[in-house]
Amino acid sequence: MLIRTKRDWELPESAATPESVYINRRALMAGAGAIAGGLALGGTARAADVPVAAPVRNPAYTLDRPVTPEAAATSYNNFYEFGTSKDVVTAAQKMPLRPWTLRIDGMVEKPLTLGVDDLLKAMPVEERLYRHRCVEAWAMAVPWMGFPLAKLVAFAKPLSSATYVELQTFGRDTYAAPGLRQPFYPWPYVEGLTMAEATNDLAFISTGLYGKPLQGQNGAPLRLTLPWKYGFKSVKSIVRITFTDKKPKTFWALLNADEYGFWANVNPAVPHPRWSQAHERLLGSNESVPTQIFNGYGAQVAGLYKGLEKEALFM
Ligand SMILES: Nc1nc2c(c(=O)[nH]1)N[C@H]1C(S)=C(S)[C@@H](COP(=O)(O)O)O[C@H]1N2
Ligand SMILES: [Mo]
Repeated sequence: MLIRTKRDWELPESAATPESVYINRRALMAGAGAIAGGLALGGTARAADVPVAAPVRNPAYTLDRPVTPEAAATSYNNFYEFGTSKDVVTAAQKMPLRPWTLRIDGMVEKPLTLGVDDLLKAMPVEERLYRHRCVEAWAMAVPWMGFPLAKLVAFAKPLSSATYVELQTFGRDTYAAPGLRQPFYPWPYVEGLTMAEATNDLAFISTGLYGKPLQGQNGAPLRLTLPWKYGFKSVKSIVRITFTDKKPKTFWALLNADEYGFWANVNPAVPHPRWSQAHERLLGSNESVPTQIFNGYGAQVAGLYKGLEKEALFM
């Protein structure tokens, strides 16, 4: 493994880039926006080709552990549309990221379909350091770029009768990724949240990682990020968001609701039938650390589950 000197995202909070530097970089990147637009029209631009403004890191989100090496977080992935192994980089990077459209429908004032770049222009992009905990008991801590899901919910104008939001990954009609040929799985990959969860400030739509545009394997161009829930809730490469008053039938719950339920809040006290959830292995160092209830985000989210603890903290 390569040994490198520390990069800026590996510095402790106290040494993070001052805001003025970001603002200067942002001014520089404004000129690059025109290039991004041109590539978007070309239709096959990949993540690395599309510049984005450097966002300001939100100081409210800090870590209790080192940032995971970028090489680990971008090469050890779960993305079943591209196969069940952890090595999906080559296959996922073949997926064209532009043009990419998002459909917003269901219980909304007016259903609409819009291009991802038009959505990004309307959203306030920031950077957040979040922990991530996979149900398989590995974990990482990474700087995401993106915007709160609550901003997208407000943009979508749901009816007051909507109680859930359902988010869907592309299916074969959009992109025939190799894993979608596997008929055993209930494609497309769907995940869902209550409206209260979706509008909690922690719920985030990621568009970048380590200060760069998100890559295919991490769920480009739009990926849900829910740091207090097991990673399978964080649905990748989203093409559709539907507001509904029915609890969404989610991909993993359709396969096995006892092991991978709708709530999936991280809980070290409830083991998976085949392994303990008490500890987690950090990607990169392989260090084992204790798992925390709600992955350490209880102060922000425990209130969402008052009176629901029995189900919401089981699976
Ligand atoms: N569409 C889709 N989204 C997905 C998955 C998947 O297989 N397909 N895997 C999930 C799981 S189990 C995890 S742990 C995270 C992994 O995200 P990462 O590869 O960016 O670390 O993505 C989640 N989102
Ligand atoms: Mo996962």
